[in-house]
Amino acid sequence: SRRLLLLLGDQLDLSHPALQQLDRQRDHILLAELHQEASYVPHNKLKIALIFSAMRHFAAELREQGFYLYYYDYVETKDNWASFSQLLNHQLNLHDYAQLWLIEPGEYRLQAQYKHWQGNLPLPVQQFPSHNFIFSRTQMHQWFAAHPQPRMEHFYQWARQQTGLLMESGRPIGGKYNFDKQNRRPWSPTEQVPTPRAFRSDKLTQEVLHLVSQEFSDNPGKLEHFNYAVCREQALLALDDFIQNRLAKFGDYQDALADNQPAVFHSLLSVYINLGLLSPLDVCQQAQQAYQQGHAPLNAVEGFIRQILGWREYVRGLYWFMGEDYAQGNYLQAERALPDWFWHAKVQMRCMQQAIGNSLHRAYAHHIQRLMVIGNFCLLAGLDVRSVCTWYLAVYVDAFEWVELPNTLGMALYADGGILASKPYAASGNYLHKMGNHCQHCPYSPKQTTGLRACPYNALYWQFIDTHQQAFAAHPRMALMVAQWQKKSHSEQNAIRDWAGKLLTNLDRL
Ligand code: FAD
Ligand code: DLZ
Repeated sequence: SRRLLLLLGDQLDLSHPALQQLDRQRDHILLAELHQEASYVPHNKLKIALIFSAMRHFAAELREQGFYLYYYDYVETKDNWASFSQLLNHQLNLHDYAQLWLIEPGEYRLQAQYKHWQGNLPLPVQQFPSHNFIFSRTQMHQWFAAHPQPRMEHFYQWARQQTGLLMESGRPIGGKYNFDKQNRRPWSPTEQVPTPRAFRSDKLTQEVLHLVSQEFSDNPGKLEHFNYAVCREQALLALDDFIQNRLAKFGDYQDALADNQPAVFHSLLSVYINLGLLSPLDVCQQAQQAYQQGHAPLNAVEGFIRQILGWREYVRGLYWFMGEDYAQGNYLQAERALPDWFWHAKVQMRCMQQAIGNSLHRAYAHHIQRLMVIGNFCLLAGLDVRSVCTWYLAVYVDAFEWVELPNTLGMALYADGGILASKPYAASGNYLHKMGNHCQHCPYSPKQTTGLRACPYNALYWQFIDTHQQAFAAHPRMALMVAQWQKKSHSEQNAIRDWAGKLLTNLDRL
């Protein structure tokens, strides 16, 4: 009665109950680098390399712990078994398994395959809940079902009460749940950001880097930037580095844009949490401890915990609650093709050039770059929703559909019509100018709206308001902008429309 447990590349967690319940003498584990998974979008080379390296390091740990593991590497699988179904058929022929064990996958694409196996494979299939989140899918479903007009803030308050994080006698520490107003400082160029801890590649990683450079040479990404933690032990060091050296200022500069500072005071931890190397609750508890010990102020620690306990759990709950059709949303009918520079970063707008450059070459951009630089531009220019989502899913090291889709389609593009975001995150060049120091290195001026030197965000912003006047006129938080547009003279409106039209037909040349 031998069992087979299939693990995915983002289920690298030794403490998962399925692993605890396996009989190490008898049961088998299957972990595989597969063409199907490495090619559903043109993943960044750094992302593939990190996932393969983390899988190989995890495999070594499993073997050390006495588990019986079948590990299939990419070179072995690519010509023989491109998909999980093919590989499973092969594996099931090797041994007489009594049960197949699975752990809830992170996306509909794989869930459909898992469902198909139940009933179509010649053995019983049992599925375990994911261990990568604080709340279960059932808990999240119940929360959404009970809140017909869901808002992250309400969920977050509930989540604080459930976990007791930053709570004292049933009340939020500091007298309120949210210190966001203290977390909007623009960048101060005199600020020194401690260099995040980097990890040297060992032999396993070097082999993977070689493999990726050979097999995925056309994908985005520069492998020379590979300096990730590749196992839990290193991920814990990365967490410690953030808590010791950057957390204290995370809050102040959470929304800041800084020229030539890829990470500012952000944690760089998303990928480790998403892969199962760090537990989201542990990360929150460590941040809480830093507050309790006086190492970091409340606005930083609350802001950081809100991202994980609040946003991360919330978007994952929403992804599953909304169903597969959520991905088809295109509320503002955005269908314009992506400019080519999304794939090579040769663009003059300084904020964009840095945000896209980091995304492509380093597989990372911080939240405000993803939302207010790139996402905002996609929203204003009406770029095709499906293509934008594919781009986000491809380029970032931490990108998995359960988190990428709600953030891109819902938060950045407003393509769900306001389910995730209470208003479109639309902003002109003035916002970007206020939050950072890119503009002083940019050929465009945030003070001009039309003309060759005008920051493209400005005219695009007004044409966005113009185009969607009807949709926004009754929106409590957008009506003011519509009124401002309508107050402009006809000649000013026409000049802006004209210029915006020129920009939109020449996006490739910005
Ligand atoms: P920090 O700023 O240090 O934040 C701490 C942690 O909070 C992160 O590590 C992450 O686990 C969590 N977090 C913060 N914001 C969010 C959020 N909005 N949703 C979910 N978790 C959050 N995050 C991903 O993990 N994968 C994605 O594919 C992804 N795509 C995004 C696409 C768009 C358009 C936007 C606007 C955001 C996206 N995010 C995504 C959320 C967020 O931008 C990243 O989690 C964050 O930038 C990762 O960097 P960090 O670890 O330094 O985060
Ligand atoms: C993203 C990714 C990549 C690039 N490669 C693999 C792989 O070879 N094997 C694997 O099991 N998983 C991989 N993954 C992650 C999955 O594609 C998928 O996104 C997550 O497992 C969803 O939960």
